[in-house]
Amino acid sequence: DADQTDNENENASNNGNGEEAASEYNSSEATHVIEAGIGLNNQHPQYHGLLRFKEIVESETDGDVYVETYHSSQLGDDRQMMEALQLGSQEVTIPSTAPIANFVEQYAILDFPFLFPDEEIAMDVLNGDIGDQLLDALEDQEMVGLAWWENGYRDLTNSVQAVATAEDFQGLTIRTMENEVHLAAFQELGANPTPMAFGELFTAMQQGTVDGQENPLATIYLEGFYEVQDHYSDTNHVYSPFVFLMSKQFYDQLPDDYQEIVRNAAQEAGEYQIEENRKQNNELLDALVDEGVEYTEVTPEAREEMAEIVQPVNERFAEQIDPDFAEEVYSAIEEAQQN
Ligand code: TF8
Repeated sequence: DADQTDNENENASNNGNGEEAASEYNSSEATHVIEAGIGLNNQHPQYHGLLRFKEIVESETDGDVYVETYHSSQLGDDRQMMEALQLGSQEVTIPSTAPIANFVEQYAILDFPFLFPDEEIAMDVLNGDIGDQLLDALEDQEMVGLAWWENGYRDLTNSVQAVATAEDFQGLTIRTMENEVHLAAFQELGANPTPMAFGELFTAMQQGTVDGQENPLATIYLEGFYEVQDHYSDTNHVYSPFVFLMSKQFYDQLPDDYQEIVRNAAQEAGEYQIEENRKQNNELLDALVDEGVEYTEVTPEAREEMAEIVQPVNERFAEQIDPDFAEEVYSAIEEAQQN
């Protein structure tokens, strides 16, 4: 499998329009080889963004830095790949913030349900002092955060019933990411939350081990969840960022000019990834319905009721994790709203 992926890498790099373009470099001629693994498949903007990173880094170093790309959890789940970065056995991964909270607990604040009013405000806050503080905190965990990418607003799917209001969550077994805020929030809504790595989720839905899951629309559609889920509700209950992570051991041994190249490449590829990801999240609803999934629109009033129900969870975790930092996040959001 790795050989097959290697062959793909020998000849494939995305030229931005989705076609495969030949890559003129290979790992044997490189001084530095970046093994980059992600959880989503090669249809998802998370992978297309990684290919764009590969393209930029290889062309700017004339192949002296080579990037091997692995998708679909081939190198493990988010937590395992972050542990590999800490050990220096893998160089790049791009998880959601939720699993990062297991390494730096302040990340859990970003996953408070209904925290960010919209993507623009979220990106303003993450690309400002709040985001810088969170990226800096990764260094103690042997990781370097190079850029904020975007997973998007998370929505609910399930195979039991239409979910229009908080009441409809009762009794549903929902897979959550391995994150205590997500777990507590779905408990508060009356669901039965089951934390699970992303790579195990499709089988769990196929076998009925879980009734449902929650992810942005692009993931729901591009990972083929319509094959095992009958209902989709645009709950938009959490805005989920991705973070472009690099092993600190690897980053520190790069020459200064290469450190700047990989940092700028992660930023530039991120702008491309966010644009494609937002487009997919905004345009795939009809395609999902065409695959036979029943769409239930969640009204602003129903969403407001969900937010009120889970607010005590946010307050409890803010107190438990870092009340001052939580206040800084709330102020940064209010400031971004003024702009
Ligand atoms: C989840 C996350 C994942 C991403 C990806 C595996 O539901 O949204 O899709 O973290 O890197 O686990």
